[in-house]
Amino acid sequence: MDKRSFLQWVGATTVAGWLPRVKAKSTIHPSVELTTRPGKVKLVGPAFPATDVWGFNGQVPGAPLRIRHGNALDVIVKNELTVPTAVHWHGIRLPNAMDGVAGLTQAPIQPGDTFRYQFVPPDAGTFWYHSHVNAYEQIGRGLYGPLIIEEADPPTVDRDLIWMIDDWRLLDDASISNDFGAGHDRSHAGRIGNVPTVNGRFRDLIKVHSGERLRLRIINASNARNFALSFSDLTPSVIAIDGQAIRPYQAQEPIIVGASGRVDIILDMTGEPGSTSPVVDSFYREPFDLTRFVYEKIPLRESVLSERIELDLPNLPEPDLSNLMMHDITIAGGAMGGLRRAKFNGEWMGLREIAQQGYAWAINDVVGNRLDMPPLIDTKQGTSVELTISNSTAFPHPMHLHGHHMKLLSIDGEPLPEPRWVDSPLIMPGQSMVLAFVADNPGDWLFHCHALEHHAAGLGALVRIT
Ligand SMILES: [Cu+2]
Repeated sequence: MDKRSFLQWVGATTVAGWLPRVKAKSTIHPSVELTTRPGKVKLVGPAFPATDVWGFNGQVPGAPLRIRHGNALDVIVKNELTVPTAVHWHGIRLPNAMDGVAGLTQAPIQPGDTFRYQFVPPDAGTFWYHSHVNAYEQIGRGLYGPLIIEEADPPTVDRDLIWMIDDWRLLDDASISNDFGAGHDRSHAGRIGNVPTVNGRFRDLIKVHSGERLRLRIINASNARNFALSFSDLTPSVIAIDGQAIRPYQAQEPIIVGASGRVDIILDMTGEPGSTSPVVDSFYREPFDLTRFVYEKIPLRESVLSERIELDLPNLPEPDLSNLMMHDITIAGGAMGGLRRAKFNGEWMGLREIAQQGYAWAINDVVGNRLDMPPLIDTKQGTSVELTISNSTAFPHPMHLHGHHMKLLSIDGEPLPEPRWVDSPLIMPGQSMVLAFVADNPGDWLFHCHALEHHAAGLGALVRIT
């Protein structure tokens, strides 16, 4: 069943009204318990059975974790699944031992066991947490949730909403298709599904008021689907990317949210009372409505707010551009990629043999098939590192560096007028990006594609900082 047929089939059924209302006031808990366990979620509305998922506390998304900037996060994860797990705090610059990559930064949390994560997130912004064991299956079954570090001085909005967007591959009975890690997904675009959801709901309606100002924290939890979102006649102001504030700009083009990426926007709801307006994704060939705003009959106010929307700009260590350790990084492989051979476990091998082992991709001619492989980058703490990443494949890759944010300096040789911090830049086919960061966080860190099937098929490497 392709995406279109499912959308048409379910098109008439929508679920009104459900919206996670997140209080602007933070609640600080001494510690939070998150239990990974099976659950049932009504992903596709009342006409279909609930979907069996794996979720934090059985929910999808997991409960939003919100703390004030400067406070510690203290989470006890209890594993009630029948398989090992671990939790990664995506985009947080945290101590290596808290990074949640089983087999690299910690032992997996075995069924019945617990693990306590404690750290003080250094940056305010929009982040998320997710499983980092067999991620393509565990995230694909729903093991993720939002992590919000509140700014001391946030913009004034009427509602601060989290949109965790996801993409499910469901069968006709709304159950999850079990073909995780399928060969075609590994070597092509990753697991692209047929049911896109916002906060675990397919084609939900979002009730709004004319004149209302929303902050939307968009978090892409999909295995591999990237989004390009437009908001009909509304013009969003983008205020943060990958959790880090930028100088706000009005988006005239669709807003790209690559897999694992985050974008914070401010939306002034200027539609007529009683009207509806779709949020459309157009990243792939066939655009579709991700969700729809429905305006209540009564406006909230006659004209939109005029208060400032700027966030304080991030305070991250600035790379020393006059003294950079430079690395050229070439991503190769996949279907239609032209890769002939690469190093697999230290030996040169033909692509056919590599494919027989289930792998498809290489970084600088090395298939990243294990966590104990020699690092791609090995550097001393405090070094300013520049990465020139070239995507010589036929597919986009959201490349995630753990434990750091990188300053995106240029794309295809064009310097950005305002370089911005990213942790998961989406690099399009044929594109190259120059990024720089201070390797200030000691440890072995993953650098990998967040199209999760690509990572499982070798698109990953290690960055060692000593
Ligand atoms: Cu990829």
